[in-house]
Amino acid sequence: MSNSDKRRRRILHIDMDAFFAAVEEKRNPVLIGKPVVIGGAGDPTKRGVVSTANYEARKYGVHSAMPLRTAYKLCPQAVFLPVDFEAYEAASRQFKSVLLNITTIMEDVGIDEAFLDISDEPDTNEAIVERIKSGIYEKTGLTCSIGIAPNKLLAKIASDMQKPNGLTILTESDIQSKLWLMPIRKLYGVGPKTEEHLKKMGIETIGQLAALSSQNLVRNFGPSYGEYLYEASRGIDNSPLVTHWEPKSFSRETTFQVDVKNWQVIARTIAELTREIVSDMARRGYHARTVTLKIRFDNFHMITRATTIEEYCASEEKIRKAAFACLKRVDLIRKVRLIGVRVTNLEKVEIEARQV
Ligand code: TTP
Ligand code: MG
Repeated sequence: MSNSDKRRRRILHIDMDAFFAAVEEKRNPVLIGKPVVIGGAGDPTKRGVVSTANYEARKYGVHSAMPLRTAYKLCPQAVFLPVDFEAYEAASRQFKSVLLNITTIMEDVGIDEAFLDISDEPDTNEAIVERIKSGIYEKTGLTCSIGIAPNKLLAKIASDMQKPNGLTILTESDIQSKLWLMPIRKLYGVGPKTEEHLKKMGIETIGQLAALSSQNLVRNFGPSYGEYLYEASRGIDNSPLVTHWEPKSFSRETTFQVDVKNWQVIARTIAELTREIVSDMARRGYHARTVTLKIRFDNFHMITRATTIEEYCASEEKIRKAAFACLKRVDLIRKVRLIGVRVTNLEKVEIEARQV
């Protein structure tokens, strides 16, 4: 990517407003205007934490991750509701379908947020935002906040600057005048520990962080995180959007033409399935730790056995041995109809490591 391309990047970040609470209010408008707290089983006398609270409840100090009991003490008159993931997932799919109508260069970050790369769209920022906001409102009745900036880092900060139903556009010239005035905690990647560390160094704002030398940051935070803080505090972020889904598992299975009792055939089949899985893993660049063997008997009874390897690996031999360890724990008293092997507990292999 040339420098001029980088300058022209237009990245949009969208984050839904009080998402779970907004979905609940939409389907039960009686809730509108009342404080609403969503979490656990919806019973504030029981264990559980707040998933989210609507803006009315937030006025009482209720926030995500707080114990429900604390939320009840702060705001006993709130309506407490259980988490209904299916409803939120459905609304999530609906608003993301509106985004995909704008461009397919979308990074799905979570249930209520996403990035879009709108660099090549002919429309203005405002026109795109209008299409997104009205499209989402028509489909779901929900509102969102949007940030647009030259990169993901700044776009995410921007979407949080005016909530709810906001639009914030940040350009490079806002780095000094806006980003540098913000508290360090607003910088993506700065959690409570780093915040404490930086405060001990006398650093409270992103601007003060940007005044530190990279050597100083590397000394305090190590080479990779130190360099990250150096660049991020300057609003620099060249990371691309990740538009493809990361797999959660690789699996293969075979149904025999004729049910099998012969151990040799079963073992050979497991070895073949493992070889195919290992080749899939290599192509996508993954290591795995857990191997699960699935066997369906001729009476359709199915069993699974899993083995977790000590370290992540992509070695055909180790994964095959783990699958055989599973097989040893199966009582092969009946004929086998189907065999499946699955690896889970995946880790993406670093590109440098893959080139070796
Ligand atoms: P957020 O976008 O962080 O919060 P929000 O959408 O409720 O409110 P805001 O208007 O400030 O964006 O998270 C999105 C959803 O994810 C939220 O509705 C509930 C869920 N969630 C949890 O379950 N636990 C948590 O700790 C957080 C932060 C969110
Ligand atoms: Mg949100």
